Amino acid sequence: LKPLDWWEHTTIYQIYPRSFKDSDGDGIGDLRGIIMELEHLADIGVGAIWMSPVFVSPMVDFGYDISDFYNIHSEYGTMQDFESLVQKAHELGIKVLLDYVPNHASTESNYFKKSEARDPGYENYFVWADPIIDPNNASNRLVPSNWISQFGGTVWEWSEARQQYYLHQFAIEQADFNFREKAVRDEMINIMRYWFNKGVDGYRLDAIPHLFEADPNDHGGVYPDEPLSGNMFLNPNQPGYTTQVHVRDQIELYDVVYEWRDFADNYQKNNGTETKILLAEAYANITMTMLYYGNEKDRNGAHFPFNFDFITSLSAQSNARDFVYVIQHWLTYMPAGRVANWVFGNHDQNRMPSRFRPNMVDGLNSLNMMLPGVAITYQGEEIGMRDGYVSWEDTVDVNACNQGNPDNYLDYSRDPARTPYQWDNTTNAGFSSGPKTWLPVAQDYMEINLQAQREAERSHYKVYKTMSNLRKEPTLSHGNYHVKALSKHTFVLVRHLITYDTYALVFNVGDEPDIIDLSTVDFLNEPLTVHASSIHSERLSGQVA
Ligand code: TEU
Repeated sequence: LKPLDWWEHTTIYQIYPRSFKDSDGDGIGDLRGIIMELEHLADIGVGAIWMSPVFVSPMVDFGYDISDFYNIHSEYGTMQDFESLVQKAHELGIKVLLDYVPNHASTESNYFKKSEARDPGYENYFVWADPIIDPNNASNRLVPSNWISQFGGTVWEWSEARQQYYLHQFAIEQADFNFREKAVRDEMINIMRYWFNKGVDGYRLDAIPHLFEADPNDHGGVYPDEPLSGNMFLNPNQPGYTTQVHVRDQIELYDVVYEWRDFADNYQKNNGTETKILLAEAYANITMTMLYYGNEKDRNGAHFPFNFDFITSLSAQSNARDFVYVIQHWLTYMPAGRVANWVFGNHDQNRMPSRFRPNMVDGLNSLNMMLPGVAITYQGEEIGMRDGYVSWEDTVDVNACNQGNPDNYLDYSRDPARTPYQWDNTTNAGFSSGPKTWLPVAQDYMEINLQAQREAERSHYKVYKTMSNLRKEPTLSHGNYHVKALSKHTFVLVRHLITYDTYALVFNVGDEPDIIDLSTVDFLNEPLTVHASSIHSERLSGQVA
């Protein structure tokens, strides 16, 4: 069997540090808390963690607004804590990936302050633009284009100090770097090198489709409006378009990603380390997504772009064919020789059992473990944690605060997916010994917590662990795959490798029992040994007879 590089069949576990484990009782998770719980991650077979940002930040977007890219946020700990986290994780055989946020910096960062003051070398560090003068009223300042921020409102914010607008694709306090400026690209490489030097094994690349916007030089010197759709009477200064042709997916961004890959590969070669990996966070169409892998000729890109299809294309209503389609979609479009991956949730999306159904948790986790490539688990998925209830009064997510009101904020809020990890049935679910946690603990923690699931005869945790052990089998790391709908709600995933055991997952994604004839399934026409009891078939796959 071809030996695999460390990352090619690993399980990556996303930690949202603010909500994982609080070691000092301030109600906020921290690095020492993560260190305390590394054993749990080793126990469930995690090969790498990626942590949402732990750098110095005013926390407008909970760490995605970085003011100092070279230091650890004090609420999370110190550089020493970080270094011991890397060391302890490595001792347990767990790689450490950081979140790399190159698209923007906090307006509190020195980069931004210097750029706003036009300090030499920093003038063009961000995307600055003059106002448009209102033809009807010369004293009226208009924004350069009708572009809308991901968090609502215009992307353009006026700077009194500089008498220009700056662009922000996310919060007002997250100013977009100007990637057409060489000094910015060089600085990003410096940051990458700095954390590689601390032993970090790779990065998740945040919000990559947003790195560039349309260049005014290509549009007669102006920022082109997004074409309006729908209501043609919209005021162009009032955001109202639904297309996004100028604000994301600009082709130049791929060269930047390919340059980062070259840098990571060269770093590895020059320093004799293990492979440093880059994972692109890109919500994009399949063509633009696949380009992150590389250009298929001479350039490699990210080791993989995250596969968000289970989040964006499936729900509790999906049937067996929908699942089969989504699985085949990625594997069909993926360029030859690349590695697949599967994401079931993250800190931006409703939690897996809430998007699907709680009775699908074991099936979904088993699917994740049995599909070819890299399995990605968001903290809590291994115990089936659901969205927590967060009232409007307790809501802190900038996206919800900007765009929501008491009636609709849950359409925007990412807080429900960020409530603290449920360790046990003690105060604050064992997350924190303090009087108050930064987000409320979900009310279901007495029933849904790790300790209870360790003690129970059957539990999500036990299924996850069983499946992560099974995942080490050569068939699952090296075998072929075959996926097929068997009925409206039941499909089968078969993994097959000649001379090794064949494994099949029969998954009923519906809510009703289903009767299935497995004799027609390819690779399963040999005498079949059913090992359903070892992973509890009724939990694993809904009800399969
Ligand atoms: O998210 C990037 C992204 O694509 C968001 O628009 C995402 O779709 C949105 O949060 C869903 O509501 C990344 C991070 O994952 C997110 O937490 C950050 O807020 C964002 O970048 C800005 O850094």
